[in-house]
Amino acid sequence: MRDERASTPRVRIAVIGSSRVGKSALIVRYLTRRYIGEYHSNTDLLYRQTVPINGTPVELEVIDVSGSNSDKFPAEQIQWADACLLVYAVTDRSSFEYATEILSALKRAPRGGSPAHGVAGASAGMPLALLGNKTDLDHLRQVSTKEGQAVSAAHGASFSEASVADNSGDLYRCVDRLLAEVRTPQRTRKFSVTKMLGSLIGGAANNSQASRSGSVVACPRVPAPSRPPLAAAAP
Ligand SMILES: Nc1nc2c(ncn2[C@@H]2O[C@H](COP(=O)(O)OP(=O)(O)OP(=O)(O)O)[C@@H](O)[C@H]2O)c(=O)[nH]1
Ligand SMILES: [Mg+2]
Repeated sequence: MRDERASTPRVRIAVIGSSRVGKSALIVRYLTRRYIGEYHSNTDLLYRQTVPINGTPVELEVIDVSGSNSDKFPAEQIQWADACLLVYAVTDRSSFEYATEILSALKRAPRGGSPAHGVAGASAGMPLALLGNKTDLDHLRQVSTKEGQAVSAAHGASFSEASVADNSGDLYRCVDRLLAEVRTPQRTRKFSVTKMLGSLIGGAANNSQASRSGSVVACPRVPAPSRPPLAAAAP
C-alpha cells in the first residue's frame, strides 16, 4: 500500500519577532481563522497542519519562536526553517528594530559559511517576509509603511502590513506568498491531533470553523544532551 504520509511534501516556517507583536495570534489566525486575544507561552511552539499550496497538500510546520527570549539570536530555528516570517508591531518601534536586526544578520550569512550569530549559512537564499502587525492601532503607529517597505526591499524580503485582530486578508496573502516561495519542500509525516491545539487555546479549536486539522507541541529551547534542538519536530 502506498504510504501517503511519505509522499506529502513539507514546508517549515519560522515566525520570529519581539514579544507581544502578535506572532502567536497570527499563526493561530492563519491556521484556524480564529483570533486568540491572550496567548501566553514562554517557550517555542511547533504547529503542524496539512494545507493546500497551489492545489497540492503540503505538511506545514510553523515554529512560533517565543519573543521572551529575543535577547538570544534564534539561530537554531532559522537553520531548521525553509523560510522566515519576521513580525513586528507598527505600534512598537523597538520591535521593528529587532526585525531589522534579524534581517540584517540573515543578509550577512554567507552560503555554507559560519556568520555572526552562528546562522551557519542556512539562510542564504531563504525566502523572507516582513510583516508589520496591528494596523488597527493606527493612532498609536510608530513605524511608517514606507519604513517597512524600505527595510524589506533592502534585505530581499517581501513586505506586508496587516491586523491579525481585524483578520485582514493581507496576513493570509503574506503567509501564502512565503509558502509558495519555498522551492524545495521535503517529505514528512502527517499528523491529525486537533485536540492538542484545542487544549492549548482553551478548546476554541474544537468548535472552530476550521476545516483543517493540525497539532501543536512545545519545543524546549535548551534541549537535554540526548535530545537535539527542536526534537519535537522530528518525525
Ligand atoms: N490591537 C491588536 N492587538 C493584537 C493584534 N495581534 C495581536 N494582538 C495582541 O497583542 C498581544 C500579544 O499577542 P501575541 O500573539 O501573544 O504576541 P507574541 O508575539 O506571540 O508574543 P510572545 O509570545 O511574548 O513572543 C495580545 O494581547 C494580542 O491580543 C492586532 O492585530 N491588533
Ligand atoms: Mg507568542
